[in-house]
Amino acid sequence: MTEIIEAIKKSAKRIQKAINEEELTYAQSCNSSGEQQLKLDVQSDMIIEEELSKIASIKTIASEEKSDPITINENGTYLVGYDPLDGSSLVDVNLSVGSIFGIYEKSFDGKNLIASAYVVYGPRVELVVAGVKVERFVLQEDNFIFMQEICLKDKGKLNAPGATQKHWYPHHKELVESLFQEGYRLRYSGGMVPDLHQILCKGGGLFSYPGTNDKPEGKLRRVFEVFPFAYIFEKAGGEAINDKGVRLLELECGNIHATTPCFFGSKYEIEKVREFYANA
Ligand code: P6P
Repeated sequence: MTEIIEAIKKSAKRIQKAINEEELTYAQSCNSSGEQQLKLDVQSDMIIEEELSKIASIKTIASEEKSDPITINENGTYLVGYDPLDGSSLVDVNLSVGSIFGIYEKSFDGKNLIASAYVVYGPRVELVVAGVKVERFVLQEDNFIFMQEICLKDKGKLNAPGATQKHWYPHHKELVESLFQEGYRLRYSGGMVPDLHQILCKGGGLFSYPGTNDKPEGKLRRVFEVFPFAYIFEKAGGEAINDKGVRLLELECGNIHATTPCFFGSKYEIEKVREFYANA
């Protein structure tokens, strides 16, 4: 497992360099979700695949940027699902983006996630790793230096409501509004990694990416984005559920690119979600 985290650190440094140097044009290709790829998407994916492929304990890797998983070592133990550069379209307006990693055993189902990590490429490069605890590191010169253990309070102050408001279900709109009425602050950049990192580092709140009338299953991918963050939020003392109130980590992977409505937050805010979704 340590060698996987070291590979993530190496990838992060190479991707940061690519972000600073790569031209921000589109490649000729699209990913499996039909989204046109930036050259940076393709390059970040290549970097991570290269670094993970050196590790004998990894059996399979699956990238959000590729249609199918790749077996790299038949005798390996771990399966790694990753989103190489989440929110990459924000790079050209100089907003923070990130890489997300889920480390699984046996299958890509939520219950088989055993560790996760993410990297934030912002004013600083930071790495958060969740095994038993959630630990935050900052890149200084060429080393990731430990900053703190991340623990969520039972109630926060930040509200990060995703998806197109025009397509929100009425009960979701009421949930979001109720938090604002309680004085929560709007904190939403459109980048899942920095938006969730902010809630984690500021002690709590709610990030929601609901099902909507145009996308009932939401937008965020289970294996590459949702399960890794659900693991982190639970280990940090929060909760992570879907629109039925089910723990996200109890969901199966389904298709490798399957999505799910998702809510990540402190206990108080997740209770609010259950309340407003109870009779939906
Ligand atoms: P919306 C970025 O494209 C992304 O996949 C996540 O990083 C982010 O949380 C979400 O989409 C933003 O989507 O529909 O709110 O713009």
